[in-house]
Amino acid sequence: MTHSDHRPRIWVSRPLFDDILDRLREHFDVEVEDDDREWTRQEMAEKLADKAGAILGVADPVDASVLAHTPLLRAIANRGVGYNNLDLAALSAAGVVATNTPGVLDETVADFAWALMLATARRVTEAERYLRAGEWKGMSFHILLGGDVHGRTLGILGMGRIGQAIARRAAGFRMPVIYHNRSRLDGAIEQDCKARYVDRDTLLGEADFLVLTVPMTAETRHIVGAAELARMKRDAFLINIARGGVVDDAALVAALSEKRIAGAGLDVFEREPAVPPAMLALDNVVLTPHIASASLATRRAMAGMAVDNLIAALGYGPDAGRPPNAINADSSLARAG
Ligand code: 8YV
Repeated sequence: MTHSDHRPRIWVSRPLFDDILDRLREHFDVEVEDDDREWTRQEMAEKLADKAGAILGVADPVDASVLAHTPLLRAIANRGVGYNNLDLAALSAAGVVATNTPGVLDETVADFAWALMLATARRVTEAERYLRAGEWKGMSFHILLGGDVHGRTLGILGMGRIGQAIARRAAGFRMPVIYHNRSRLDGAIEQDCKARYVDRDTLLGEADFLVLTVPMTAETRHIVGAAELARMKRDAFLINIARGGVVDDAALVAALSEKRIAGAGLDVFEREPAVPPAMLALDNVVLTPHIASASLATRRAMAGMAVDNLIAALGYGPDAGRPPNAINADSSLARAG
């Protein structure tokens, strides 16, 4: 393939809807990877060495060690709301604008949090494994008894847009909602979500379903570990649709094995795509491969948003120079050219 000398070059680190990428191709030479795979920092540096911009997945790392090899790089569009793969300070220092995709995935991720709550409490995946294994020999009154969801207390740690969307769904299940967040929400939002602010210990001690929706930061790493799990009720369920690192997986395996909590629904893990073997052996946990935002419509919306952000960040399209979802506003030293 030949490249025009004039068109900036873009790297798309994983496959993305081709018709949406066509919008990038109007302005840039686009190199798209065919495989969904993990990239090392060294590989990232090599791929980005001659690129002006990139669309990255939320596990593709960019820090100063990568940026040291990317003289032409001016913009990174993460196609996800989380951006713990990016060192924003290093990006700003290098004059590289970074963007994310907030908002479009809130309702889809909230749906999935409820899918995990229901599946975990009512043992849906365990029941299906039992049936498919041919173990179902007939009606039994004591079969696969689970916990109820309706009427129980929903506790949310991290009450941003996604936490709020999860809370709003609780009314139909007649569930009281409590939450904890770095800062308390406005009264109007609390009313809309019918959610009551509590301190962290009260949240841990009173929630029947503890749902984690905090971003991954230095402060939230292992925000749920052995001490926090010990505060939870024995019949409570932990749901994580945030990031693996916010839960101490080893402590969770211990709590689940010893039945110190009733179960867990996990879409994210500390060392994805690896899942602790001890966790795979447990029945009281529902495990999914980081798919909370994976509805077709939402993934298309996320891809479109990332593409629009990149086009704008590189100075094209209706928002030229003003990418709608910049996350390092202090990158005004953007590299010339
Ligand atoms: C991923 C996510 O983007 O938005 C996030 O922060 O973790 C997800 O929505 C998605 O899994 C695609 O990699």
